[in-house]
Amino acid sequence: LCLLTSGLPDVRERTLIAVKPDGVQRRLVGQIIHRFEQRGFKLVGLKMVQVSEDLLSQHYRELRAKPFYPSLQHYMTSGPVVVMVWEGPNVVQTSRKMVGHTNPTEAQAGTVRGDFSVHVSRNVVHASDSLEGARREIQLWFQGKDLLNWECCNQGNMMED
Ligand code: IDP
Repeated sequence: LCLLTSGLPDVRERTLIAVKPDGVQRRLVGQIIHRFEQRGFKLVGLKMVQVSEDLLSQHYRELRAKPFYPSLQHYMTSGPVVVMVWEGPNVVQTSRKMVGHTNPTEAQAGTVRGDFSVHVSRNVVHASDSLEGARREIQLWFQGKDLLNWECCNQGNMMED
């Protein structure tokens, strides 16, 4: 089986997607979930969280020294976020494409940020930027027991199994 599957994308690849406080306030949660379902990815974890400063500083540990970090912290702790884990082949890279450029000015129409935002300080959604980042962020936000391995009844229509 290993020989057969090596070189094929990992169908169990996972990424962390979060609807940020502006997205929740603007009632965009459903539309964002819809895009990932429609694409064919599988939702394996979902919760609403009021983020603490401590959790945020672990999540954005590479940005703590940036001049915009205090305003990022204020934004991200201003209200609940909806945090999700999505699974499927190349989900990390594909989600980044679906979410669009960090700066909405640069984001293509058709991406979440390109369709719903105009400024980097309120860009609606988070998506892990690498496999390693995704692993780290999923562990930070979720306990293993809260991620569900469930069989999709029509998986054969999404990918060869
Ligand atoms: P990403 O969210 O596309 O991965 P990062 O560079 O990791 O981009 O930045 C994390 C978040 O920090 C961005 O999504 C955005 O909310 C915020 N951010 C990044 N750069 C700026 C900035 O120059 N001003 C204000 N907020 C910023």
